Amino acid sequence: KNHAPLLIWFTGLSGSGKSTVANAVEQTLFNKGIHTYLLDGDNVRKGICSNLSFSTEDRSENIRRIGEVANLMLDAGLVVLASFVSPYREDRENVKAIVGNTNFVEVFVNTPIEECERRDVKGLYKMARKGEITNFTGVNAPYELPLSADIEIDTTQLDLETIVVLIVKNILGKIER
Ligand code: GGZ
Repeated sequence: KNHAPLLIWFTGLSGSGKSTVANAVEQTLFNKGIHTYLLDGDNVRKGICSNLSFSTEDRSENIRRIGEVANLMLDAGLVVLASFVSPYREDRENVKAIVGNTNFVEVFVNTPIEECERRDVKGLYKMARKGEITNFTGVNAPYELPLSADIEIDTTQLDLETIVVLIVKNILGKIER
């Protein structure tokens, strides 16, 4: 199936549901015969970014490398999904500049922090509240809100299926040719 390359960038707090949504969107695109690849903390921070911490500088370098890797994948014609906290607006804008405006869709997973913290899948919020993690986004490190996300979703307001339909519809409109 012929389609244009695209980078779908998911940004939001830890526990917001970014990766769950990105995985479900990827599955749907895959089922439509679209060639996809999902970049997330599990395959990036353990590999090409294994030397990076969560300092401001290292997060910027993390996001820059992901942008460059995604750009190579776009050259190969893939639809790339990237799921990273990416808390700094400048870093996200830098990725957009690397891959080019027209190849970039920003999805803001805007789940309230109270819900992210209630989920606390990995117990990281609890540790951050106790001061055991010092750079934790939303607790003791900033999250800069996207000012013009292409798509904004709140996982407490819509169910996963509805969110996937919403995003896939938007994506197909951009890549079909
Ligand atoms: C934020 C952290 C931190 C700190 C570890 N701040 O829920 P998770 O576990 O799976 O997602 C978070 C992930 C964030 O990695 P990213 O590469 O997406 O971050 S960034 O874009 O800011 O570079 C969380 C875990 O790693 N984690 N320490 N201090 N999240």
